[in-house]
Amino acid sequence: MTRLRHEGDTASLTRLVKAGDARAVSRLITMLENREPEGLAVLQRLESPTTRATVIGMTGYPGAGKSTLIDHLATVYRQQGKKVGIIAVDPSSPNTGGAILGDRIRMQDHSCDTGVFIRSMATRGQHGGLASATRDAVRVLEAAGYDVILAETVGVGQDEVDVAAVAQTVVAVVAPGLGDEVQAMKAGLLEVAHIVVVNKGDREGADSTVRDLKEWIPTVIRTVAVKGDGIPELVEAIAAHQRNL
Ligand SMILES: Nc1nc2c(ncn2[C@@H]2O[C@H](COP(=O)(O)OP(=O)(O)O)[C@@H](O)[C@H]2O)c(=O)[nH]1
Ligand SMILES: [Mg+2]
Repeated sequence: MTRLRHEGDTASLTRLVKAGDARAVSRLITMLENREPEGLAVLQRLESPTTRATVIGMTGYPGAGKSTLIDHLATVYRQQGKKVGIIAVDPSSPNTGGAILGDRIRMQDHSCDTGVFIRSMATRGQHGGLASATRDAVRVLEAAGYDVILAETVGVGQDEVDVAAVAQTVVAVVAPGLGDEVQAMKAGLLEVAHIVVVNKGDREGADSTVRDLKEWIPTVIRTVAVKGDGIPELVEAIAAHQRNL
Protein backbone atom coordinates (compact mmCIF):
# COMPACT_ATOMS: atom_id res chain seq x y z
CA MET A 1 0.00 0.00 0.00
CA THR A 2 2.66 2.45 1.09
CA ARG A 3 4.66 1.65 -1.98
CA LEU A 4 1.68 2.21 -4.24
CA ARG A 5 0.95 5.53 -2.63
CA HIS A 6 4.55 6.59 -3.19
CA GLU A 7 4.40 5.53 -6.81
CA GLY A 8 1.30 7.68 -7.18
CA ASP A 9 3.01 10.64 -5.52
CA THR A 10 6.01 10.29 -7.78
CA ALA A 11 3.84 10.15 -10.87
CA SER A 12 1.72 13.14 -9.89
CA LEU A 13 4.72 15.27 -8.92
CA THR A 14 6.36 14.38 -12.25
CA ARG A 15 3.19 15.40 -14.08
CA LEU A 16 2.88 18.68 -12.21
CA VAL A 17 6.52 19.60 -12.85
CA LYS A 18 6.17 18.85 -16.54
CA ALA A 19 3.05 21.02 -16.61
CA GLY A 20 5.15 23.86 -15.25
CA ASP A 21 3.50 24.07 -11.83
CA ALA A 22 5.78 26.42 -9.87
CA ARG A 23 4.95 24.92 -6.47
CA ALA A 24 5.76 21.44 -7.69
CA VAL A 25 9.02 22.73 -9.20
CA SER A 26 9.93 24.35 -5.91
CA ARG A 27 9.05 21.23 -3.93
CA LEU A 28 11.09 18.99 -6.19
CA ILE A 29 14.15 21.26 -6.01
CA THR A 30 13.96 21.15 -2.20
CA MET A 31 13.71 17.36 -2.28
CA LEU A 32 16.77 17.23 -4.52
CA GLU A 33 18.70 19.62 -2.27
CA ASN A 34 18.01 17.16 0.56
CA ARG A 35 18.86 14.19 -1.68
CA GLU A 36 15.50 12.58 -0.96
CA PRO A 37 15.05 9.30 -2.84
CA GLU A 38 11.58 10.30 -4.01
CA GLY A 39 13.01 13.47 -5.55
CA LEU A 40 15.62 11.47 -7.38
CA ALA A 41 12.91 9.13 -8.64
CA VAL A 42 10.97 12.09 -10.05
CA LEU A 43 14.14 13.47 -11.64
CA GLN A 44 14.64 10.17 -13.43
CA ARG A 45 11.12 10.35 -14.79
CA LEU A 46 11.66 13.80 -16.28
CA GLU A 47 12.98 12.70 -19.62
CA SER A 48 15.00 15.23 -21.61
CA PRO A 49 12.84 17.99 -22.99
CA THR A 50 12.77 18.32 -26.77
CA THR A 51 14.03 21.89 -26.71
CA ARG A 52 16.92 22.76 -24.49
CA ALA A 53 16.85 25.85 -22.34
CA THR A 54 19.37 28.61 -22.74
CA VAL A 55 21.43 28.37 -19.56
CA ILE A 56 23.42 31.49 -18.70
CA GLY A 57 25.88 31.57 -15.82
CA MET A 58 26.54 34.92 -14.14
CA THR A 59 29.60 34.79 -11.98
CA GLY A 60 31.76 37.26 -10.09
CA TYR A 61 32.64 38.63 -6.67
CA PRO A 62 29.86 39.62 -4.27
CA GLY A 63 28.75 43.18 -4.96
CA ALA A 64 29.87 43.25 -8.60
CA GLY A 65 26.25 43.66 -9.71
CA LYS A 66 25.23 40.15 -10.83
CA SER A 67 21.74 40.26 -9.30
CA THR A 68 21.04 43.72 -10.70
CA LEU A 69 22.10 42.56 -14.17
CA ILE A 70 20.02 39.38 -13.90
CA ASP A 71 17.02 41.49 -12.97
CA HIS A 72 17.40 43.44 -16.25
CA LEU A 73 18.07 40.33 -18.31
CA ALA A 74 14.94 38.69 -16.90
CA THR A 75 12.91 41.74 -17.95
CA VAL A 76 14.27 41.58 -21.50
CA TYR A 77 13.66 37.84 -21.86
CA ARG A 78 10.13 38.23 -20.48
CA GLN A 79 9.51 40.91 -23.13
CA GLN A 80 10.61 38.31 -25.68
CA GLY A 81 7.88 36.03 -24.30
CA LYS A 82 10.26 33.59 -22.67
CA LYS A 83 9.81 31.88 -19.33
CA VAL A 84 12.72 32.70 -17.06
CA GLY A 85 14.18 30.65 -14.23
CA ILE A 86 16.67 32.25 -11.86
CA ILE A 87 18.89 30.24 -9.53
CA ALA A 88 21.03 32.21 -7.09
CA VAL A 89 23.76 30.00 -5.71
CA ASP A 90 25.61 31.22 -2.67
CA PRO A 91 27.93 28.64 -1.16
CA SER A 92 28.88 30.93 1.70
CA SER A 93 25.47 31.95 2.94
CA PRO A 94 23.69 29.99 5.61
CA ASN A 95 20.06 29.19 4.92
CA THR A 96 18.84 32.33 6.57
CA GLY A 97 21.59 34.49 5.06
CA GLY A 98 20.96 38.15 4.46
CA ALA A 99 22.45 38.10 0.98
CA ILE A 100 19.83 35.68 -0.21
CA LEU A 101 17.03 37.72 1.26
CA GLY A 102 18.56 40.81 -0.35
CA ASP A 103 18.46 39.14 -3.74
CA ARG A 104 14.83 38.23 -3.25
CA ILE A 105 13.95 41.81 -2.45
CA ARG A 106 15.94 43.20 -5.37
CA MET A 107 14.14 40.93 -7.77
CA GLN A 108 10.70 41.61 -6.40
CA ASP A 109 9.58 43.31 -9.61
CA HIS A 110 9.28 39.80 -10.98
CA SER A 111 7.66 38.26 -7.91
CA CYS A 112 4.13 38.64 -9.26
CA ASP A 113 5.06 37.34 -12.69
CA THR A 114 4.25 33.64 -13.08
CA GLY A 115 6.68 33.52 -16.01
CA VAL A 116 9.60 34.06 -13.64
CA PHE A 117 10.77 31.48 -11.12
CA ILE A 118 13.36 32.59 -8.55
CA ARG A 119 15.16 30.20 -6.30
CA SER A 120 18.09 30.64 -3.91
CA MET A 121 20.29 27.66 -3.23
CA ALA A 122 22.62 27.51 -0.28
CA THR A 123 24.85 24.86 1.21
CA ARG A 124 23.19 22.77 3.86
CA GLY A 125 26.38 21.52 5.38
CA GLN A 126 26.61 18.77 2.81
CA HIS A 127 29.92 18.42 1.05
CA GLY A 128 29.69 18.63 -2.70
CA GLY A 129 25.92 18.72 -2.47
CA LEU A 130 25.50 22.15 -3.91
CA ALA A 131 27.00 21.52 -7.34
CA SER A 132 24.77 18.54 -8.03
CA ALA A 133 21.70 20.25 -6.54
CA THR A 134 22.31 23.17 -8.91
CA ARG A 135 22.64 20.87 -11.91
CA ASP A 136 19.47 19.09 -10.84
CA ALA A 137 17.61 22.40 -10.42
CA VAL A 138 18.56 23.34 -13.99
CA ARG A 139 17.21 19.99 -15.23
CA VAL A 140 13.98 20.49 -13.32
CA LEU A 141 13.46 24.02 -14.68
CA GLU A 142 14.19 22.80 -18.19
CA ALA A 143 11.64 20.00 -17.86
CA ALA A 144 9.13 22.52 -16.50
CA GLY A 145 9.43 24.55 -19.70
CA TYR A 146 11.62 27.44 -18.67
CA ASP A 147 13.26 28.84 -21.81
CA VAL A 148 16.04 30.82 -20.19
CA ILE A 149 17.78 29.85 -16.95
CA LEU A 150 20.03 32.38 -15.25
CA ALA A 151 22.38 30.99 -12.62
CA GLU A 152 24.14 33.42 -10.30
CA THR A 153 27.27 32.09 -8.63
CA VAL A 154 30.05 33.66 -6.61
CA GLY A 155 33.65 33.45 -7.73
CA VAL A 156 35.28 32.37 -10.94
CA GLY A 157 36.74 29.03 -11.92
CA GLN A 158 37.81 27.27 -8.81
CA ASP A 159 34.40 27.67 -7.24
CA GLU A 160 32.51 24.95 -5.43
CA VAL A 161 29.93 25.24 -8.14
CA ASP A 162 31.58 24.97 -11.51
CA VAL A 163 29.25 27.25 -13.40
CA ALA A 164 30.79 26.21 -16.71
CA ALA A 165 29.48 22.69 -16.15
CA VAL A 166 25.85 23.81 -16.14
CA ALA A 167 25.82 26.93 -18.34
CA GLN A 168 26.37 27.17 -22.09
CA THR A 169 27.22 30.84 -21.83
CA VAL A 170 29.26 32.10 -18.89
CA VAL A 171 29.28 35.82 -18.13
CA ALA A 172 31.87 37.06 -15.64
CA VAL A 173 30.97 40.30 -13.92
CA VAL A 174 33.68 42.57 -12.55
CA ALA A 175 33.57 46.03 -11.04
CA PRO A 176 36.26 48.63 -11.78
CA GLY A 177 38.84 49.53 -9.24
CA LEU A 178 39.48 46.03 -8.03
CA GLY A 179 43.06 46.35 -9.24
CA ASP A 180 44.93 43.31 -8.03
CA GLU A 181 41.76 41.28 -7.82
CA VAL A 182 41.10 41.77 -11.54
CA GLN A 183 44.73 40.84 -12.26
CA ALA A 184 44.33 37.68 -10.21
CA MET A 185 41.06 36.86 -11.92
CA LYS A 186 42.36 37.18 -15.47
CA ALA A 187 43.57 33.61 -15.88
CA GLY A 188 40.36 32.26 -14.38
CA LEU A 189 38.26 34.61 -16.52
CA LEU A 190 39.95 33.45 -19.70
CA GLU A 191 39.29 29.85 -18.79
CA VAL A 192 35.57 30.04 -18.04
CA ALA A 193 34.05 33.30 -19.30
CA HIS A 194 32.70 33.80 -22.79
CA ILE A 195 31.72 37.36 -22.01
CA VAL A 196 33.15 39.74 -19.42
CA VAL A 197 31.00 42.55 -18.10
CA VAL A 198 32.62 45.55 -16.49
CA ASN A 199 29.69 46.74 -14.42
CA LYS A 200 29.55 49.97 -12.42
CA GLY A 201 30.69 51.74 -15.56
CA ASP A 202 29.82 54.96 -13.76
CA ARG A 203 32.70 54.40 -11.34
CA GLU A 204 36.18 55.77 -11.63
CA GLY A 205 38.58 53.39 -13.33
CA ALA A 206 35.96 51.77 -15.58
CA ASP A 207 37.76 52.96 -18.74
CA SER A 208 41.08 51.44 -17.82
CA THR A 209 39.51 48.20 -16.56
CA VAL A 210 37.69 47.79 -19.91
CA ARG A 211 40.85 48.62 -21.88
CA ASP A 212 42.92 46.24 -19.82
CA LEU A 213 40.51 43.31 -20.11
CA LYS A 214 40.02 43.83 -23.86
CA GLU A 215 43.63 42.83 -24.38
CA TRP A 216 42.77 39.43 -22.94
CA ILE A 217 39.14 38.72 -23.70
CA PRO A 218 37.37 39.37 -27.02
CA THR A 219 33.96 40.27 -25.64
CA VAL A 220 34.04 42.93 -22.93
CA ILE A 221 30.83 44.86 -22.26
CA ARG A 222 30.55 47.93 -20.10
CA THR A 223 27.35 48.33 -18.12
CA VAL A 224 25.78 50.55 -15.51
CA ALA A 225 23.29 48.03 -14.21
CA VAL A 226 21.51 50.42 -11.85
CA LYS A 227 20.60 52.58 -14.89
CA GLY A 228 20.13 49.77 -17.40
CA ASP A 229 23.01 51.03 -19.54
CA GLY A 230 24.67 48.40 -21.71
CA ILE A 231 21.92 45.81 -21.22
CA PRO A 232 20.97 45.61 -24.94
CA GLU A 233 24.66 45.08 -25.77
CA LEU A 234 24.89 42.31 -23.17
CA VAL A 235 21.73 40.63 -24.48
CA GLU A 236 23.17 40.74 -28.01
CA ALA A 237 26.54 39.35 -26.89
CA ILE A 238 24.79 36.44 -25.17
CA ALA A 239 22.65 35.81 -28.29
CA ALA A 240 25.76 35.93 -30.50
CA HIS A 241 27.52 33.38 -28.30
CA GLN A 242 24.44 31.13 -28.33
CA ARG A 243 24.29 31.29 -32.15
CA ASN A 244 27.87 30.07 -32.37
CA LEU A 245 27.45 27.09 -30.05
N1 LIG B 1 27.22 52.67 -8.83
C1 LIG B 1 26.71 51.52 -9.26
N2 LIG B 1 26.22 50.63 -8.36
C2 LIG B 1 25.72 49.46 -8.81
C3 LIG B 1 25.71 49.14 -10.20
N3 LIG B 1 25.17 47.91 -10.34
C4 LIG B 1 24.85 47.48 -9.11
N4 LIG B 1 25.17 48.41 -8.19
C5 LIG B 1 24.96 48.32 -6.73
O1 LIG B 1 25.92 47.43 -6.19
C6 LIG B 1 25.37 46.69 -5.11
C7 LIG B 1 25.54 45.21 -5.35
O2 LIG B 1 24.76 44.81 -6.46
P1 LIG B 1 24.24 43.31 -6.64
O3 LIG B 1 23.51 43.25 -7.93
O4 LIG B 1 23.54 42.85 -5.41
O5 LIG B 1 25.63 42.51 -6.74
P2 LIG B 1 25.92 40.94 -6.63
O6 LIG B 1 26.39 40.67 -5.25
O7 LIG B 1 27.02 40.70 -7.63
O8 LIG B 1 24.66 40.23 -6.99
C8 LIG B 1 23.91 47.12 -5.00
O9 LIG B 1 23.78 48.07 -4.00
C9 LIG B 1 23.62 47.72 -6.36
O10 LIG B 1 22.61 48.69 -6.32
C10 LIG B 1 26.23 50.12 -11.13
O11 LIG B 1 26.28 49.91 -12.34
N5 LIG B 1 26.72 51.26 -10.59
MG1 LIG C 1 23.61 38.74 -5.92
